[in-house]
Amino acid sequence: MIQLIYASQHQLHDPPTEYAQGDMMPYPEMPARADQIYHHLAGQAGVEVIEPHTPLSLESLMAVHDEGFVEFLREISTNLEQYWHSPLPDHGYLYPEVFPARRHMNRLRDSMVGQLGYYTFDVFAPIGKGTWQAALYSATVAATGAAQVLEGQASAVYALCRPPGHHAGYDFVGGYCYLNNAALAVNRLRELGRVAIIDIDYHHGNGTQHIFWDDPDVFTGSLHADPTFEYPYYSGFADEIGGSEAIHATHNIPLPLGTDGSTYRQAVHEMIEKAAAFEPSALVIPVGLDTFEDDPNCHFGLQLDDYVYIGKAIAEMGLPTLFVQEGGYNVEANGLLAEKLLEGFLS
Ligand code: SP5
Ligand code: ZN
Repeated sequence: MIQLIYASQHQLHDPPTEYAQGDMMPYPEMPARADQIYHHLAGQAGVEVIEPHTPLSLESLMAVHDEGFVEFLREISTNLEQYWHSPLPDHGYLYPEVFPARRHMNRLRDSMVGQLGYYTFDVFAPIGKGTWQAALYSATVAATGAAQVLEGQASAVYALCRPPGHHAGYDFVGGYCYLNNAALAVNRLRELGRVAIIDIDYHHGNGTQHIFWDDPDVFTGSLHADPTFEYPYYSGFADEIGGSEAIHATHNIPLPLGTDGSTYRQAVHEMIEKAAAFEPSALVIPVGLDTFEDDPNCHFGLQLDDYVYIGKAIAEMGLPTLFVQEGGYNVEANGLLAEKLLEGFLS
């Protein structure tokens, strides 16, 4: 049986546009992404849907995030009108505009606009009045997934998180991400022992790496498009191997733009070998479906059978495993890609 964890609160977060080289484009991280996967999987035999009703406490969020950061996110989102200094735009989202280069401009200011830039690293994570609830429930979906893995009744557990989380760090949002769902799940699974993360999103999981950088008990692996050419540009290089307390607990495999299934499969094996050598007791897989050949925003060439292959390779590690939804912008394909991954995992 597959347990699919889903919370409809994700629909409360629906920014209108994204800034793309001077143009405003429709925001690709849209509610239909998660709902398409939900409708595709929920109707299938052997799939049980679990909808969490009680959100995580602020305290549990602070196990992986900075206290001031969590409070900022909740405050700004739930009291948007009250804090904004001029009339809110009709679409209702605040887009950060000015970012302190922290080497020189490093004072956390009291004003909401001062905090907005401080706690943000790019222009891709606008905040509206539903953002906090959506992000909180997304984090709760991941934590519920981890609890289900601990319970051990299901043969696969898939946390259908939205908004995604792997670009959100200890104290920053960015890249469509607000709270780091996978990191919160890892934190629950730690009661089993060491935990390994293998992030298969097209983009480097820079937020997750930031959170576990100095943690010797969490292996943080990520395969992704080479940041020399691709977002997030400033992290995800092969020489990033963890902080002084956790050397080799971080492992990055940057891959060229245009990477196809056969190169990707080899990289998956290399990553699994590194993760297995860490002797973890549980596995968290941040799943980006944006590696698909027909993803509108990304440049890898994976096909349906590659997802089956990856799922199977992950299953061969023989560990309690949680899948956590990250990216994937071909809305029509998302459900089938997730299905293929699970098919391989269960085969
Ligand atoms: C979770 C995740 O996959 N986040 C990715 C965030 C990266 N977004 C970078 C967007 C760059 C500009 N987009 C142009 C779209 C043109 N179709
Ligand atoms: Zn991505």
